Amino acid sequence: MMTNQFSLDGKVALVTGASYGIGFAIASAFAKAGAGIVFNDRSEEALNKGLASYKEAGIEAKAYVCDVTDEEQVQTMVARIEKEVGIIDILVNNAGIIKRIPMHEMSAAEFRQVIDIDLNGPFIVSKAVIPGMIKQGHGKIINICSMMSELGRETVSAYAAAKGGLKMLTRNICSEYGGHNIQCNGIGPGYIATPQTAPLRERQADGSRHPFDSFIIAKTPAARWGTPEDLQGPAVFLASDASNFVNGHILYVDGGILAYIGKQP
Ligand code: NAP
Ligand code: GCO
Repeated sequence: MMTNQFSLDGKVALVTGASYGIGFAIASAFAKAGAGIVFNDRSEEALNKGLASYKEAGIEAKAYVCDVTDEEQVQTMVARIEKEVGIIDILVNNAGIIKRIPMHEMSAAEFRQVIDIDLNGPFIVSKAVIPGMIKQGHGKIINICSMMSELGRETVSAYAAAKGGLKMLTRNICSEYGGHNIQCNGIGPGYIATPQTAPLRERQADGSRHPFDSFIIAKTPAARWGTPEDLQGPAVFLASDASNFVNGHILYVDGGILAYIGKQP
């Protein structure tokens, strides 16, 4: 009988920064596929809001306050998860920020903060989780990359540098740990309607679309912004046995942006 290769039954999944947004959507899909959900956020407040949202969705998640840039907090969190829940089978490095500032106006501290959360964070959390995956003989790591893993644009220098680095960190984890049956892949979302992109979609004073909103619609063959739910199927695929021979791949879920020159104005 063909087992359900997409099942996550009995798996423990840690999704970082998953109180809301893309992380929440991915964790919710994992739960529906059978996984036990663990997530972290930087504050008790965010955690409690997230726990309430999961409960409302019928999901009993566990949550820990943890800043992904703090190696001691991360090591402590992972040790607690392994003791209280079990070895982590699936890690999604989702937590991330963006700062939209012209590079010549961006301070080194602002640049470093984005790199710290968006690139150092995934390194720190992956480093903490990999020993358990090696011990149990399997693991899935999914890094949430971006269009900016491939493309640049004005004002997002730090974010693009981080997400470009995250693409290569994904390939290096694949290279270094593939022999331990650990698959490390990336998901590169296109432009997704979440709090992070809300400023790019704000209606203008006259009620018209934000210019960037119109720009993205013209650049996307699907002629729409993505939703966090658009990422659920690809994430379950990369977290499941269905992708056991997929490694070091960045799966772009962008409605076709990277393939398209853009609609003629
Ligand atoms: P979001 O709505 O801003 O959510 C980001 C989450 O990460 C929040 O829960 C935030 O918690 C958490 N976080 C931030 N810094 C953290 C830290 N140091 N430690 C722990 N948690 C931290 O963002 P999103 O749109 O869902 O994006 C999620 C991921 O997808 C990010 O990596 C982003 O770069 C990537 N992405 C987004 C898009 C898009 O169009 N939205 C497209 C491509 C890639 P707080 O509440 O504490 O801030
Ligand atoms: C921006 C957006 C993008 C998206 C995403 C696209 O300011 O250009 O925030 O960076 O967040 O990363 O894939």
